Amino acid sequence: MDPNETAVDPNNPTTNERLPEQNRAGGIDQDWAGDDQDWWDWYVTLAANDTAPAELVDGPGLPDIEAASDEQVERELAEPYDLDPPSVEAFAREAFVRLPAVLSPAVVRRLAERLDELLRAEHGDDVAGRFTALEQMWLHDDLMRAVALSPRIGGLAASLLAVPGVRLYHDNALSKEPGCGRTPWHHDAEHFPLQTTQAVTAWMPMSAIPGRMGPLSFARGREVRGEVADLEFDKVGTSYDEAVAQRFVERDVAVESEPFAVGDVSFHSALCFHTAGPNRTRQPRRALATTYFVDGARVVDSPTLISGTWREFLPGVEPGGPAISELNPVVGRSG
Ligand SMILES: O=C(O)CCC(=O)C(=O)O
Ligand SMILES: [Fe+2]
Repeated sequence: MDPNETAVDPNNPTTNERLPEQNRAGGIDQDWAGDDQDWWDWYVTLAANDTAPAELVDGPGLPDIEAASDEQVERELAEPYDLDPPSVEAFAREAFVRLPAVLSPAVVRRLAERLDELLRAEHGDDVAGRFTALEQMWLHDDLMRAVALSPRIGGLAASLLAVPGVRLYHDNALSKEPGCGRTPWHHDAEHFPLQTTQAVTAWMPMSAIPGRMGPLSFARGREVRGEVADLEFDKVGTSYDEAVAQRFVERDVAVESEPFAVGDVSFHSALCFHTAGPNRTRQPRRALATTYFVDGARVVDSPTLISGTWREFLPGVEPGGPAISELNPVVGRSG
């Protein structure tokens, strides 16, 4: 899609051509009728963007280093990370934390190269302006399995949530292509159909991500959700995204929007409100994002449109049931 083209017909704000036909009527209390990529194509239409065309500049490129071998990737991802108490406290207070050097530059390089192959195989090269995604890569790719089932990443998830064990919800590749606009403000508790907010996403950039490339940005604080709880979700336009942004300004909610260095990984709780800027570089802004939830959680009674393709991630699990399937192994244990 042309990045300047809007999928919402301004003359008929009740339609959004990116919504599957079956989801156009009614509210958000319904199952998503498309696939995961359809979901992202719809979801980014809900973000407000400047209309002025922006010049694209060169991106930072991949880490300028020889790629790690697959064995080195697996070894690094199996080693525990030395998590310091201030980081655990920061996560508890602010609902997100960024950790340095979770991945070495050589490992980032190897993963980025593989991800490039996977994304090209799925989406081709004609993707300018889009947000292209992949999920459940771990089911058919050894390197991606090493990431999703990583004791290092899963262990960090369990330690930050301060729970004995976490299960995998899903993996994701998030490629914000050159010229793609913002990611709408949201928190992931509304995406995950779980009866718990003890869920966390590790967002692992596949290069450095300077400000112009659209790094993930976070509203500080576990309590922020309460500031915007009265705002109504808008499934066809940008009014929710705009209202959240305005409310944060009115209530002086601090937003952290910093570049990522190679190897930095952020962890955001399901309670954390976050967004990401547009990608104004010629390089795709790529991250692997893996979500884990506390062992013992159950699925909510009524998943919504915003829960996307949740049945794919919890096969055989019905609303209200325990969130356990063969696709949700226990990955991380704290301590
Ligand atoms: O990568 C993005 O722009 C958004 C990612 C996101 O919302 C998430 O990982 O929870
Ligand atoms: Fe999110």
